[in-house]
Amino acid sequence: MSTMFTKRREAVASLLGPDACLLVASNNHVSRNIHHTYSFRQDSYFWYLSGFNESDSIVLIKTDKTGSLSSYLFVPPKDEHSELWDGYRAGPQGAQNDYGFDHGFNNFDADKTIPGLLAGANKVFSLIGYKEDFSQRVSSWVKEARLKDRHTAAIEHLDAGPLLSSLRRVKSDSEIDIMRKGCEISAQAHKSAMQFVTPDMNEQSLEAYYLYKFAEHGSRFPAYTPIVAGGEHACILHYVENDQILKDGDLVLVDAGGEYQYYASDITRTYPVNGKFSAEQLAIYNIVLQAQQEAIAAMKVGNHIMQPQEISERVITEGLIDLGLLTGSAEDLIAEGAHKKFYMHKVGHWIGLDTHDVGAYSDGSNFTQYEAGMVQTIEPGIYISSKSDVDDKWKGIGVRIEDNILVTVDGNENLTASAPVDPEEIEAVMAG
Ligand SMILES: [Mn+2]
Repeated sequence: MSTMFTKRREAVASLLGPDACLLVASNNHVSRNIHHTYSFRQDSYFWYLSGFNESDSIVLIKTDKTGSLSSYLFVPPKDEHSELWDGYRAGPQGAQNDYGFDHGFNNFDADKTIPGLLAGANKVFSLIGYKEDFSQRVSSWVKEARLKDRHTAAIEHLDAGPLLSSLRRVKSDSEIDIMRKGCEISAQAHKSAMQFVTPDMNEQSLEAYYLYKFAEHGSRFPAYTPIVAGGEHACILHYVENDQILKDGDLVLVDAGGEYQYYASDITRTYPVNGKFSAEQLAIYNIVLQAQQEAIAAMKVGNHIMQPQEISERVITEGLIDLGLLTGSAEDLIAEGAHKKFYMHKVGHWIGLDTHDVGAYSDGSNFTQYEAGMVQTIEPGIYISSKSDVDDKWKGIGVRIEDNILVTVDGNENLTASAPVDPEEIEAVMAG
């Protein structure tokens, strides 16, 4: 495992160039209530560079004149008492032996050690504007380093964000292996949940079932707070109360994905609580499904990220015209964005260590072209709230279908395909 991270630090070092430093901080524990913290989750950038799962730590990568790299990890000190209560700490020696760092330090030595390491560098990179407290520490270290080294050129302080996020946007084979496994766990959970749900169940019971199925197969935590939205609740895009009764005759929209070995999955399925779609539900569902399938087909090398977006808008607009929910020519309606009344979000986002993963969607003038190794969600939807100005029979229907798609050299791979989307298949699974 540590070779994956060692290689990554080498890749980063070559982008930094000679005489440069990069500093990235870990996450810290966050209080939930007295004496109790939220479950610790490492910062994604920090994890990407270190594979180290402790709080209060700093990774420093330094290149010399020839561009060759030295790596430093500042970690919580070994402490018998703390380790008895809170668990094992690697300590500075473990940072070197087990995580492949050239140098391990106690974190309380950071303030006195880091300015000396920065002195002499031409460039210092950190994630500017990302973590306020750490940004201030970096600024003060850079200031101190400048004073130490007043005869050399001023140290430039630069944002590491573009550099690290462009690396993270393209997944390596080992990352793809992890994501494929994590996506499969979550897809299977959706499939099982279709068999588990019954009318009159509380949304939170269905949520708990997903969490159990994720954990059972190695995804102890969800990648984000699940949305389990019966009927009209599906029209509230970020509904997370999940505390209402699922009604016979309603659809349930579940947007839930587990986190597996730090990588997110993000799946939405919409299925009938009683196992059978009504005619109106099916009509809306099929438009969303067609939009999703056509958008997925456009996720390939040579295309850019707006192509699935435009396809999903066109299919949804045409479908809504056919049902009489929009009137006018498709061309005009698309131009004026009429679909936004029912489909008000984007078609998808990068996914990886973060559910909404880092990585630019354009270079400032052109939309990002797909490359093999990019992973994006494709998740069109149609939401018709009871406040909509439409025939009553459509009201309260909200549908989204979301998969995680890997761009490959010759097309794409749907990593979450095991969760059924075909309505007949969904009904068969639910009857089964
Ligand atoms: Mn998503």
